[in-house]
Amino acid sequence: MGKFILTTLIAVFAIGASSIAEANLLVNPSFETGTIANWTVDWNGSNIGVVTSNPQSGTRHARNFNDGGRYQDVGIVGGQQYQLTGWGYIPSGTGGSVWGSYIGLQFLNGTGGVVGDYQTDLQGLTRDQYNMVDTGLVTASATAVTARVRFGTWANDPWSPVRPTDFDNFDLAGSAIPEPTTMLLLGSGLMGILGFTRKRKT
Ligand SMILES: [Ca+2]
Repeated sequence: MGKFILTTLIAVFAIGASSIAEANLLVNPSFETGTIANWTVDWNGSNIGVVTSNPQSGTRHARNFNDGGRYQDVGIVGGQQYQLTGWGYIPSGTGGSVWGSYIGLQFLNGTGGVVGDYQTDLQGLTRDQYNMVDTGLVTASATAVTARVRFGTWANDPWSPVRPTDFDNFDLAGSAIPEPTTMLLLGSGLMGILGFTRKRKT
């Protein structure tokens, strides 16, 4: 019977944990598919490909050979909290003057309007290594229906960016606030266990 209680406990906590630490909402987040699939062209997207020379982890990563950007849209719930992390690598070098690489998270409303914008520019970070960008938990506007994860490198004619720039391992996680239904399940599960153990003692 002890095994039954343990199994029930594990099941109850598994239900709770699944909403507390939500899985990565992005598809093809670390480019291990070997393609740029699911990342839409933002601008000059054909300059970005997937290669194996400098992954942050795994065996593949996205490489921006010159200037361009891509993004991925994910359906979200307004008013909930989200957190984006991602990695970017900028080489040292003297090429480029007015240029920049970025990793960003935007919230869009139903008509595509930007209702939240969290962007990190990478050019001030240490060169020749991967740096992690982390938005921290940010609350989507009540009108937001889409999260847009963006990365890229821009140039400003006649200057070209220092290149190539590399990107890898994006992670968009959902709210850390458990939903009421989960709390109800968690509560009733614990009540059941308490009731079961009390009955055994008598
Ligand atoms: Ca990777």
